[in-house]
Amino acid sequence: MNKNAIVFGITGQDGSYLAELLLGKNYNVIGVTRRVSTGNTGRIAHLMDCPHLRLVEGDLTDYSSILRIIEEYEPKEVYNLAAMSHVGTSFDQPLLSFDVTGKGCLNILEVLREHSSYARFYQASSSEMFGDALTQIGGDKYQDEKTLFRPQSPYAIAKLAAHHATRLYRQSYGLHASCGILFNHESERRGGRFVTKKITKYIAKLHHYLEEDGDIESAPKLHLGNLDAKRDWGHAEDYVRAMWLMLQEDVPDDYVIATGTTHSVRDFLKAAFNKIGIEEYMDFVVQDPKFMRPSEVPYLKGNYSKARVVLGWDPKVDFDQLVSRMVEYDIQQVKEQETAG
Ligand code: NAP
Ligand code: F7E
Repeated sequence: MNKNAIVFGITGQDGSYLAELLLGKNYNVIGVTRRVSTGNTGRIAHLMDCPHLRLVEGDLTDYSSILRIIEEYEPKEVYNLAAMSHVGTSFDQPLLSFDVTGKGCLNILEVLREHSSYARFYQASSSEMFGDALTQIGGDKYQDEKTLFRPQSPYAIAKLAAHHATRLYRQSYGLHASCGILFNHESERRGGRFVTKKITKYIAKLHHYLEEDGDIESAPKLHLGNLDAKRDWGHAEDYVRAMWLMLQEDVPDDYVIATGTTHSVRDFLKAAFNKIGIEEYMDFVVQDPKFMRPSEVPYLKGNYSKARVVLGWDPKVDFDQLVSRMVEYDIQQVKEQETAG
């Protein structure tokens, strides 16, 4: 019989890739969606006809909906990918961020402890929890499972609360609960307000504008915040594979998932503008205080040795391939919109 897996956050970037992976492995996937006034299922539209996918309504802040869904479907695996995941927004909505991203995880853990202690649980922890902390060995600076946590945003504090709660429920109640400490991962399906997608969408529009003989001087500008922050960027398709691998282990544990490389926002800009043949990218960029954060995470580079050794996991998509895929996809999207419109 097919295993039931519940995915909280199925409509998000990672949720859509994880649903594809689980359906490909013959799971019955129960995706939890929020009721919203406009559609939020665009990323999983291509999966809607699959007989092994079922969408049910629920909200991470509503214990009763989580209880009902878990009792009804008796899952073997539960993935918590739901969160208010935008770090910048968490400064404007700190309480909501904590309710969803922190307490929401605790709601699931409590249901599992009381009603479904056999289910395996994955918690989407984040490299943001490290904040400005790092481990330095010689000239090498990185974060791994032993690096201390010094969160720098309401989002990161909420994620750290969820991370510790997951560890505590594993140790205290014997739950099979694992955390993936995932570094930034992007894709063609990345939300439009994260910096990579903001850049690639802009480039696709600029490319079209220039192809239509638009005047370079009058081209609309790209407004960004801090260009010096460094991130370890991978592709979401690789990262959901790691989530699944964690739940196949007999012993639950926490793992850093990253590429082991780091690039600044400037590096991303340079690589992405290069794809359309522009070298002087700063001619198109305006640094705008509106996009600066009250507190920043300056440097992230993950050491994923533990995941490589224990899970046999390695990323397949490198930085340059990631940038190419995102730029090419967005250029294609603009073309299709122009043809349709
Ligand atoms: P995402 O695209 O923003 O997706 C977030 C998902 O959470 C969406 O499905 C969203 O539903 C859902 N959600 C939000 N509030 C909810 C609530 N109150 N109840 C139920 N569902 C709710 O995020 P992502 O990039 O896929 O990331 C997946 C998870 O990994 C998140 O927890 C994120 O914080 C974490 N993470 C991400 C990264 C990264 O670089 N992508 C790195 C480390 C950790 P709607 O579609 O209705 O908004
Ligand atoms: O910012 C800088 C910004 O919002 C990356 C989430 O998935 O990864 C993500 O969080 C960097 C930061 O991602 C703009 O200040 C400059 O230094 O794309 P981002 P993030 O904050 O790293 C972690 C691991 C998660 O867990 C999160 O859920 O880019 N930056 N200018 C900008 N960022 C944005 N969004 N917009 C700008 O205009």
